Amino acid sequence: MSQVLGNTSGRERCRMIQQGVRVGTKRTFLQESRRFKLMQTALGSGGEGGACDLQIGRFGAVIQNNSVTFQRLSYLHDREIRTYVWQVPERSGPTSNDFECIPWFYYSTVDMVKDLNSGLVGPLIVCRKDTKENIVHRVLLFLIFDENESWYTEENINTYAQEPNQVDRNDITFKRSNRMHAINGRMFANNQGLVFHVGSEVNWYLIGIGDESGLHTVHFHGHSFVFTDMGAFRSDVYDLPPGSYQTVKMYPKDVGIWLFHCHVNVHIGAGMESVYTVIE
Ligand SMILES: [Cu+2]
Repeated sequence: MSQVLGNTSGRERCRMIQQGVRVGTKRTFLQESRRFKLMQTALGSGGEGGACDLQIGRFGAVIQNNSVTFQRLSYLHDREIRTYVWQVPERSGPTSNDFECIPWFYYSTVDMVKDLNSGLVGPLIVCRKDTKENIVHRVLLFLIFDENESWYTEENINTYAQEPNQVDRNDITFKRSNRMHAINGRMFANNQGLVFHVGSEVNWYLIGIGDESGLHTVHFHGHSFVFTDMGAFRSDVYDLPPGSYQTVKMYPKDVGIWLFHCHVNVHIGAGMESVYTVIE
């Protein structure tokens, strides 16, 4: 439960996602109300000791006391600092019709689109105080990172292109190649930390955000899940338009390596798929 994102591609996304996630993964109990607590959470891509764990990018996201401070240091003449303060009042917690934990989501609004596509995003999970310790919490962020809209675009071109001066920034194919169809910032089943035991109780926190192409249908192979919405429902696919969050609960019982993916065809082909593993 203290994982930070590693990286498999060496590209910018890892560093930035990690920074966003650092907020969500720190042990944070912000101004607890009597009934609720803010959970420390782990994103499903968490890998320990990854190459990017110690990297420090231009964004800082630091929790101090009950506030989170984002610092944007570059591409501006002056340092710009915005401070977000989250409190956890009763109205932020799950109702009696919810599961014991519900997801929220934070992101920078300094330059929302650019900051978002630079990875300054992450989950906040609010749980009832009597939430069972043995529940496994995993967040899945379905977001097509548009790295054309990242603060790191130029740095990436200069770092990874053989001839940066020859790169046509407006070439449609180039632009398309920079749209990363990711789950927790990773594509093509490179997520880690999604291993569960038979008989465990898993809360998946599904979070969708992005642009008009960010209409995701989260589909799990191997197991169904239940969710609440004016009653209890069972399914194996959940619709996730941008700006929506949901807890779905799964009880793994069959050993195997199981696929899960967005069910939109072009998103599958572009890498928005991964696996979770169930062991004895
Ligand atoms: Cu999708």
